Amino acid sequence: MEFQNLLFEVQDGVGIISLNRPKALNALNSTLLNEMGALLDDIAKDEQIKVVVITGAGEKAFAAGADIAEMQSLNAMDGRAFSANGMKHISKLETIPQPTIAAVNGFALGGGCEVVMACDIRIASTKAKFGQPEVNLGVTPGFGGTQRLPRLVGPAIAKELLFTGDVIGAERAYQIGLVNQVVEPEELMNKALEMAKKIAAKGQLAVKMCKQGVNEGMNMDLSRGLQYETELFGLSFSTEDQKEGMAAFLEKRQAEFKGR
Ligand code: CO8
Repeated sequence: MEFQNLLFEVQDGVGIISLNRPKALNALNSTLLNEMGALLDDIAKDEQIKVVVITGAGEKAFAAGADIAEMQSLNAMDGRAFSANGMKHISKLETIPQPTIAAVNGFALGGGCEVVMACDIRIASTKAKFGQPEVNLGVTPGFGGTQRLPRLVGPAIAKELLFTGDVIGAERAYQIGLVNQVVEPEELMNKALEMAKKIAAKGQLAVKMCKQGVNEGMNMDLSRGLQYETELFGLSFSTEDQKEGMAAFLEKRQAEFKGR
């Protein structure tokens, strides 16, 4: 697949997506969002890709938001359509079966922060900056910020960030639970790939079921969630990976999972 605004490569079962408009700080225009959506549709069907890492091209930004130049002249109907389209594509980071890791190298503002929050795991460079500055532009977030931010950091801190538009550094993002880890900039991709490869070596069906269990369970009450986990646990016993994983443990050897 050829892309105008993305780079994509696969390394040892890890798909690496780079948002690639560095001159505009990787601002998310419709072309980029549509390309990302199409690529994630393909990745979802590709059993060779076990984990996805997403980052921003260039030194400065993961993505500094939705493209303000493209949005400037939108009317209410167009704005709604722009939001719905971006929301649909960005949500694929959450809904594809494979785990997704954001490697946040710089500004992750507005739509950029919303892409980061749709990922399963977030690793930030010490240079990363996060925020939902939409109120400075007279608009609300439109790619999930009012919904995913409170689910990650709680409503009080989410409201502070949404109402003030404040931009926070990686350390505060870590303290409030917005990111999983903070690492030196030169270590960022190594650490993200290290985690991705660790996950890729596990039983892939079990990893996918864990993702599904958390995602679905977050929308259920505890007793239904626990029932759902029982169903997933039972299902995992229908896999060859379960036979291999338990046999390898008892035979004191490394498991060789096949993802079946
Ligand atoms: N959109 C378009 N272009 C951008 C964006 C953006 N979000 N951010 C930066 N750029 C461009 C700049 O215009 C500039 O272009 P040029 O060189 O042609 O003038 C280039 O990138 C470099 O930017 P700066 O010169 O501003 O770089 P600085 O280092 O001085 O500042 C900042 C970096 C602080 C990140 C600054 O660029 C900035 O504040 N950017 C905007 C941040 C922002 O407000 N983001 C939120 C956007 S709204 C949003 O994401 C809503 C999502 C949901 C949409 C749903 C819609 C309906």
